Amino acid sequence: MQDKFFSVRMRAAKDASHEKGGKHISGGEMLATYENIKKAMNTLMDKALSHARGAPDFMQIQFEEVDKPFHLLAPLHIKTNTVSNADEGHEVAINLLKKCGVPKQTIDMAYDVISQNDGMRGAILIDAHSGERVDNRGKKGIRVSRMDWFDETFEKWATRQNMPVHFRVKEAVTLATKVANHPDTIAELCWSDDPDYVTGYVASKELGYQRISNLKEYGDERGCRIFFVGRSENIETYIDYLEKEPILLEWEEENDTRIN
Ligand code: PML
Ligand code: MG
Repeated sequence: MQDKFFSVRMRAAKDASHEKGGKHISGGEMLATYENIKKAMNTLMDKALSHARGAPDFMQIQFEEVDKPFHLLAPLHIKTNTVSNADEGHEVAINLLKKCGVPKQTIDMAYDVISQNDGMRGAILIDAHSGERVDNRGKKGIRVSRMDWFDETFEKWATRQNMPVHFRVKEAVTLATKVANHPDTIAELCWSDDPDYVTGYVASKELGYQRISNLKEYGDERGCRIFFVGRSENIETYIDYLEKEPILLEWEEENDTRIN
């Protein structure tokens, strides 16, 4: 029997709530046992109150019991691509997306969608074959939820992988692992909307979490999160997995095999 788990979520905005057109500042997801709900809420509150995108004047933190058993997933393998500027970073990203099977035409269409959708708070879903956006969620996008990686194993893993032992990395690898483990995901492309963070990634089940050291200029508040979907006829089931299926990451050194 698993313990009861609670999904704890936060979103924060500035100059009004998201619904009233405010600027998105921060969002966050955690899973917690009943005893850890307060700690999770504090972690998420701190994340939003000291944010490089600005001081929020709207924040919502909520928790709810997760009514399904969670699945355990091993984190994606990590590979770091060091580049000297954002243009080089995008070249690497485009090549990786092509390797995953995303046609060049779709990649071009995705970059157009990114430039037209500044200030998104969730992910955009794009049909890998047609290049069309398929999520119908406007500025809100799709928020991947109900996932976490408990600190103890994350910290061991990060130290072993020479990755920063940082909440940001934990969140990004957790999300990328959940997304990549759905068979309809062809690839993900992401970089942060935080002005002080320029590292991003392309991820897929086969290529792993391919960090790219620079995908934008410092000071730029435009971020990106796109999931390239292989089959969009089951898009509602796919969205349901992203939003509802509880996932916990686990990692054991002995079972780890590296690809790089
Ligand atoms: C984000 O901050 O919104 C995404 C960060 C992606 C890259 C994290 C990393 O691997 O350093
Ligand atoms: Mg951000």
